[in-house]
Amino acid sequence: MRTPFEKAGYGIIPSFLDAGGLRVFADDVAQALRAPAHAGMSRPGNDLAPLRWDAPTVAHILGSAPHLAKLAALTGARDLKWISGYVTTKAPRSPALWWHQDWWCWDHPISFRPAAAQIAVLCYLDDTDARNGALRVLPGSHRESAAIHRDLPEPHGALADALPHDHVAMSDLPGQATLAVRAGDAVVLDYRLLHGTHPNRTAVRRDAVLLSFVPSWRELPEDIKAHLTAHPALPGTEEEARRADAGYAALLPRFAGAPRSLPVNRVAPAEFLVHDST
Ligand SMILES: O=C(O)CCC(=O)C(=O)O
Repeated sequence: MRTPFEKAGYGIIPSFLDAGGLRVFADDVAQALRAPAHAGMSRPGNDLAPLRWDAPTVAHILGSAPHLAKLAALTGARDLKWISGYVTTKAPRSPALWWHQDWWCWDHPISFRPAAAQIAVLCYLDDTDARNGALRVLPGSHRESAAIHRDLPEPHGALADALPHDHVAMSDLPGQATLAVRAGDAVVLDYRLLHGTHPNRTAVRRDAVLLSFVPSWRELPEDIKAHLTAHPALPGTEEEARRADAGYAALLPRFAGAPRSLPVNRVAPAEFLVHDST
């Protein structure tokens, strides 16, 4: 029996952050946005700023058993590990973010297994709906291709940056769900799920933090572990002592072999179907 998260590819955790948590996140977002912008992390409709393993937001979630339990309950995680984090904002009066998915290794057989290899947890700092940049998602598109798959550009390429506003990747789709949330709610996505955002039609910036996790690290193939373990958000060897002191070291992945990059392919096949038995 598939769980609702496995079937739809997403779920919402209401009130994931309480008032104290929201303050930690708001301070961290302000700090990240004061730093010089990172090249290549802004695109029309979305600006990203990276967060590392020792950022207060990351420490807040990884040091909290109730937060981790909620994530595990929704996703069925058996060996949750944190991989990366980003502040993700939508500027006032900014366009839709085009339909895309975040999975980066479509040439690997793990892409076609039922379980999510990686998940995104989007924590919202503002009440968010279709007027100020809420997510729109295509339920089930992590497991079966949809007609739009064949029309989508490489998610981080120059073609995507230059999409005309009337391109199908910028528009509402039949069957989509708009995920309206309250400040403090979290949306959890299978990395393969097609998603984008509505435009932000308001005069106020919309703020969120995206944390990525592997739900079941020990079950990942070695080559995927070798690639993820080299993520710059994770502690390097020179940070070993601070990592050990962090109190949440068990939530940061460990890999016995040498880090090794895999070829990145962010383009899902035009047609695919994930079978329950794979
Ligand atoms: O900020 C958002 O609402 C969406 C960001 C997003 O889709 C992404 O970073 O992949």
